[in-house]
Amino acid sequence: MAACAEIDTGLPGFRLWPQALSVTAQSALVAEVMTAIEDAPFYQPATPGGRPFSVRMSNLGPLGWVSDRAGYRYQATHPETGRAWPPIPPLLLRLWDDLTGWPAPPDACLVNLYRGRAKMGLHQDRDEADTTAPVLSVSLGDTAVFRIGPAGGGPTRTVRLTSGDVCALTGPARLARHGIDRVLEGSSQVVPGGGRLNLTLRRAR
Ligand code: MD3
Ligand code: FE
Repeated sequence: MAACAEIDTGLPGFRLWPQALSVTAQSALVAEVMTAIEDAPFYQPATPGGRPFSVRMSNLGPLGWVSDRAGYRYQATHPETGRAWPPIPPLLLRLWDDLTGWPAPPDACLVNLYRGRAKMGLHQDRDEADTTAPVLSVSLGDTAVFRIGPAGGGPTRTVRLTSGDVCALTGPARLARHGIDRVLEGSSQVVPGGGRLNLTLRRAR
């Protein structure tokens, strides 16, 4: 991947590369992910308390993040089809290598689809066995108002994540509280049918 500039976010461990992917690369990645997802359709998960997420989800890779009455976990199969998740596209594996330098590849890629008023409440990502491994997130399509604050609570700030932006969460930011306040509908044409696609690469095990 072409060299790209990292900006200072002011939050230690929160690294942001605005426009890391060209529009051409964004469209190619969206097409690749949508094709892979044909074999693992988006579904609407529910919280352990039974509340449906407004975000639709699927996964790529050996493991996928799922949520239902039994709780949050990683599993090898789609909860509705029972089939294995499709593989993570090579472009994403390269991006992980280039930007994180982590010695092992990601074993999970959560695919979040935001349409309409979909949002995601403040939470921490701690379902992974080793939370010292980074998380890498790729934003595609409509701009998101992303909120992030310290792990232990305290003031949060918002950052706009636009199509082609990539961010890595390492060190002190790895357990930061974060969420998506809202998505600016119609702000991008990159996702066919509209909306925002977020790809989150992780080490689950
Ligand atoms: C900060 N997804 O799937 S991506 C999630 O845009 C999630 O769909 C959001 O939060 C989305 O868990 C945010 C950016 C992101 C991803 C992982 C993080 C930020 C993070 C992990 C730790 C801290
Ligand atoms: Fe998260």
